[in-house]
Amino acid sequence: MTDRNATLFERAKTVIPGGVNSPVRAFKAVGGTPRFITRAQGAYLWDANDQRYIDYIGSWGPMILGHGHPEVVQAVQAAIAEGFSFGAPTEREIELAEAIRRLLPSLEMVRLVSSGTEAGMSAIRLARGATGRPKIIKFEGCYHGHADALLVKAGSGLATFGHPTSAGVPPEVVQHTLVLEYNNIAQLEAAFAEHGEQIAALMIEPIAGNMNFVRASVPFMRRCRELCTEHGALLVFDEVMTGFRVALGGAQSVYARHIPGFEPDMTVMGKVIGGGMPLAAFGGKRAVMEQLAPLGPVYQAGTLSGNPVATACGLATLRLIEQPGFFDRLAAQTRALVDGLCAEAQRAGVPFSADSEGGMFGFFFLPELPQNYAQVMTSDAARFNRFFHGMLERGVYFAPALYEAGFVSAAHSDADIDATLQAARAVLAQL
Ligand code: KE4
Repeated sequence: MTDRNATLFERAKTVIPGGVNSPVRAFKAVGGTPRFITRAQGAYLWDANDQRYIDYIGSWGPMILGHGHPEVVQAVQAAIAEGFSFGAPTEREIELAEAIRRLLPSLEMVRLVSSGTEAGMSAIRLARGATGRPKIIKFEGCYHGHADALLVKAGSGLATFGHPTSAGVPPEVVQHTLVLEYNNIAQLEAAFAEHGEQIAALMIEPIAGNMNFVRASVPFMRRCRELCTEHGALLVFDEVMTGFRVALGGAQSVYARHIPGFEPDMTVMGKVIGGGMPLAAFGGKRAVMEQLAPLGPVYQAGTLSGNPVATACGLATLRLIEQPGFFDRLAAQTRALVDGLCAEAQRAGVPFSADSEGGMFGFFFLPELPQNYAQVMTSDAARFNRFFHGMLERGVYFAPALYEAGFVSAAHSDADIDATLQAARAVLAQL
């Protein structure tokens, strides 16, 4: 039987670079042939060979309700019937901004855009414009989209300026970006001591989903907040992945449980708030947000920003995840998966650790949960790749890279979790 995924991949590569429109989809890290998806429903994807998979990617986070939730489909169909895009304000954009503000009380104002990259890039420009300062701090292993200033790896020495991680980014573009080690309080304090008055913003993934799943420790997060306040820098939470995914109030509500009154100064959002449609956002206090055009001097714009079909999808999604008990059930299902995987790995004698918060999880072929990027990268990549393909062959689709997080949806049933753990038992026994 012909493998239609392989046929499609060969054809795609003749016209699309690498055959994909986003690199991680090409399976480069794990090898093999990417699955070309034809349709999705609930917790499942079907590929071009009509093979069904239990989906733990969920479009990298957005599909928290599962694919094709009837109420979301209905809302999108109703919106489409009224028009695709107007390039003019609509009431629904106000409704979505008000819903976001209600769920994230740290925000007073919100600007809607079309991708997490656009939101992160705009937040950085706004932070620099609002403070009049050039420097930003980010952390190794955190990804904030592909804006030039954020494609940077750690400099040679402590708190030295970054070097580009991508061709096409001139060194001068990243000269103001400091890259520090995640969870390293000493480095953080040294950077602020040396550059504090020059720092516009510290941007962080509060639970780092781009190095799989690494939590910022409470002491570390407390120092981020204190040092930003002390030096007049803005604490920017990149919640594109964690927002409305780890808790209804995002990761900031998780840290507020441990640090009384904790709030970031700005939040970057995406994924879940679009429900699978191109929609992202950034928000913060009024004094900062009103620096944005057309009111203030910081320019930012977008043809499809606040698109009426995308906002309908996002609003329907938020309304459904706000329902009582939604996150309790989702967190319990995700924890059942994670605990089950750990139990199966222990049974097989395979070094393994895993963690979850709400509907987001990560696992490592390491005996202990890593605390930073360097530790994540000591994972046994070959073993991960064998596990990934073993599970894929058994109809379970995890992220095709060891540095990516995983996602459970409200549509994942107990039977789906059990089937996943049965498959894991078979695969881990072979590792
Ligand atoms: P987008 O521009 O891809 O919508 O968002 C960029 C972004 C910003 N911030 C965080 C914390 C993110 O996780 C992302 C995007 N995440 C990746 C998954 N690691 C999207 C998948 C992909 O690149 O195809």
